[in-house]
Amino acid sequence: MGSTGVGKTSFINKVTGQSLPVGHELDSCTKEIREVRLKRGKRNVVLVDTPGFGDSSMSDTEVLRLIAKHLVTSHQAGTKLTGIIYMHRISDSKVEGGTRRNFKMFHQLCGSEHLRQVAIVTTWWDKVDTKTAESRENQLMTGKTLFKPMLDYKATMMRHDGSSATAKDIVDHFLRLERMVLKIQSQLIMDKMSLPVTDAGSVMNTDLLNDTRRCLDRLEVLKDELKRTKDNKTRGLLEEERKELLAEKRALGGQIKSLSKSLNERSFFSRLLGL
Ligand SMILES: Nc1nc2c(ncn2[C@@H]2O[C@H](COP(=O)(O)OP(=O)(O)O)[C@@H](O)[C@H]2O)c(=O)[nH]1
Ligand SMILES: [Mg+2]
Repeated sequence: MGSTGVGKTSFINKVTGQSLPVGHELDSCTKEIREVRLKRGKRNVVLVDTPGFGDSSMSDTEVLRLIAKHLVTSHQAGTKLTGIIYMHRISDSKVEGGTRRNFKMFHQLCGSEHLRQVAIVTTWWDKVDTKTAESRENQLMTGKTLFKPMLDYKATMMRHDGSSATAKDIVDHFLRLERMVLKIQSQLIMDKMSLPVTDAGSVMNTDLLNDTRRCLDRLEVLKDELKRTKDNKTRGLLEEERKELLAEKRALGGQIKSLSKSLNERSFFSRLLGL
């Protein structure tokens, strides 16, 4: 898992020697969960590629729903996870708010019980000089808010330099570990919770509700300003902002609804195609 463009699909290609299509810039190529099977020694390994958060063509809510749905169906089919890789680009000089939110959500999705089985893998080491990258890695590991809470629960930090050797080493690290059930799986399956009230879903839901509140507050202020303003140019600008906010409010409403939809509900396209 990880943001779009960090190199999740490229990593799988390095391990398997296949060439699944990779993305360009902010456009991901991975729009669905994909399983890739391979053998490491005598062990059968399934790598699961996921669409990234922060994608230009899919909301983070949709990505979370897809991942949650996959975790439920694979668990029901008897497949247990041995590990999770969270990828992060070491070449990013700043960690944006969205990435922080998504990492927090990722932590809640795993729970704190099995974090030994989580590896935070940094990528894109070739795009930044080693000294800067190492100092950034150190900040990421020790800064209170980002990776440290997971590392404190024994998650591992690893580097992937883009070679197939490090990619394979990272996969082999997981072969020594036990299978596990993630927090989101036990909440969705055993506790029969709906996605927005799971720990991971509520991180997303709270964020969406806060954004909606901000939107509504600003719309109220604009309504007052529009009543008071006579100047046509200023009115035009206010109207423009109001239109943008209304569109944002609609989009947020759509995301809140989609988060609450049952995970078993078929998508519009599958209904249309009668699948
Ligand atoms: N320079 C550099 N480019 C990378 C690296 N990993 C991936 N890329 C490129 O980043 C783009 C997105 O990679 P992709 O594997 O699709 O990312 P995903 O969205 O996480 O699956 C592609 O053009 C890759 O070739 C890396 O370590 N270094
Ligand atoms: Mg991908």
